[in-house]
Amino acid sequence: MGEYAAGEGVADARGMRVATVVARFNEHVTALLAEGAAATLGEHGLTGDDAPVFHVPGAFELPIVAKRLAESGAYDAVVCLGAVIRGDTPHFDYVAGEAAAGLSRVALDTGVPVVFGVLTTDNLDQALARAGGAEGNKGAEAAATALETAALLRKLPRPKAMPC
Ligand code: INI
Repeated sequence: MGEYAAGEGVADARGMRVATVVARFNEHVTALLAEGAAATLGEHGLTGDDAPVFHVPGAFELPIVAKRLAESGAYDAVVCLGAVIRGDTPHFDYVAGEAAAGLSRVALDTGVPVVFGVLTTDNLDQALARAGGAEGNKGAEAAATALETAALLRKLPRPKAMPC
């Protein structure tokens, strides 16, 4: 069995709009993730108003903004990017845990794919390796995942209307 490559199932992203939300904390890392995401979306024809970028202070703030974007109905998917790097206190666990739980909840509550492109690493080197270094660019992978998931959801049956 071949290795899974995020986005390999994307057939057609025409007409899609995908928002990206980027945390400014550890900006030297998250800017690289955002570049990767924009490059992937651009390769699929999504630029400008079809691929707007929004910034939040830190990864903890990603879910609240992702929620508003997902609820707006204006986007087929929301890509969320951040870098949570372990320090000497348990703060890491709270920020990373709440970001993951919050983004997952937004996706399930709204039915809009919300992609977890948040690095959670022990140190800066590990983060940089995953932001365009030796381990690839997780922002690019997150964007590909968003496109693939949105394309699949387009093909699946719509939820049955709830009886009144
Ligand atoms: N936010 C991050 O995105 N990454 C981190 O590594 C980080 N650390 O380590 O503290 C971080 N903290 C800020 C947090 O996301 C919130 O912005 C802040 O707590 C205010 O709600």
